[in-house]
Amino acid sequence: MQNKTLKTILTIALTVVITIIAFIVLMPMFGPSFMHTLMAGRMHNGMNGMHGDSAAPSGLDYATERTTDNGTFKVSYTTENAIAINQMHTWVLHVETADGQPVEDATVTVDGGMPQHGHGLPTAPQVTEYLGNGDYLVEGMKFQMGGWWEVKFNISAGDLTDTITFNLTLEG
Ligand SMILES: [Cu+2]
Repeated sequence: MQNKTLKTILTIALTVVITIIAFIVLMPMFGPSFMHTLMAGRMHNGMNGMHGDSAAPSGLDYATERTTDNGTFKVSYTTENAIAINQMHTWVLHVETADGQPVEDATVTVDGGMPQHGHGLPTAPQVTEYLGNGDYLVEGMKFQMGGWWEVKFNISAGDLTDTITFNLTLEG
């Protein structure tokens, strides 16, 4: 009778030990892929609760040359061919009047963000130099993740003020 109880206890103890060993041995093999998926989702969502892998809305205008919201200026920008995530870089913004004359010495402010994530730009980019011929140097541009970004410029020259929003999607 006592012997049987002892055997039962030993069997249970052995099973527990084997299970624990199996877990320790197998976890490094299956763990990382499982945990990574779990944690990646948590971390992304944790930023503001709105992050997700939602695709950008269809029908967005990705043109780099466009007319401002009220038709006051024609604006275009140039940047590096492939913008690297988390890399500080510069843009050159070109501003013309509606009839194609370069706009000199405008006051340009920069704003932007990811509408689907509810966050703005990680930096505060600024126009630091007027390059002539309607060209403005924008310094401090940075995007910290891939996806759909909006970059907004407010342009004031003399009595004229207008805004424009460029869309871009970054791989990342
Ligand atoms: Cu984001």
